[in-house]
Amino acid sequence: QQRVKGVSIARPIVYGNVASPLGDERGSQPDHTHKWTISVRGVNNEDISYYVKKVTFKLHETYAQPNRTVDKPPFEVSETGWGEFEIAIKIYFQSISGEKPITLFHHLRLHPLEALTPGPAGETNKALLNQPVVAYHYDEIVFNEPLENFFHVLLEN
Ligand code: SLL
Repeated sequence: QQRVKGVSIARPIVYGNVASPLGDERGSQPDHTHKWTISVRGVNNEDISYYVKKVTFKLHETYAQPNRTVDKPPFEVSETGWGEFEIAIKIYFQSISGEKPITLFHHLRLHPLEALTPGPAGETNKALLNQPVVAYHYDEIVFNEPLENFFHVLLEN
């Protein structure tokens, strides 16, 4: 199949996590202090499944099942835990694209950065520690010289 020469198509993508302290909701695993959700999304929640087939999230090995596969939107994993760690996010594209998967990395954030930075008197802001965290990256996926059929799929969506 032919590639469309000299053409690059970019699609915006948002990935990262939200997290909030569990407080009184702490349940069967009392060492778990936070709940969090890691996700891959389109901008303005645009459905990306016309070009994304599935996403795998590789969590820290302290999780019983660290490899999570999500094969339909929303491409996200929600969990509880106690620590921050790096998550490898592998995005597989629809077969029609002929594209290889790409891997993005996100450092799961549970704590607001401001809460970790001591104030002028060396004090920590305890109130901030209990605030939810939002840590998203905006990026774009670029398809260089896409296959012709895939090019049409991209333009139709
Ligand atoms: C740390 N390097 O020490 C990091 C590792 C791992 C966090 C954090 C597991 C939860 C569970 C969990 O929260 N792991 O027990 O399933 O801070």
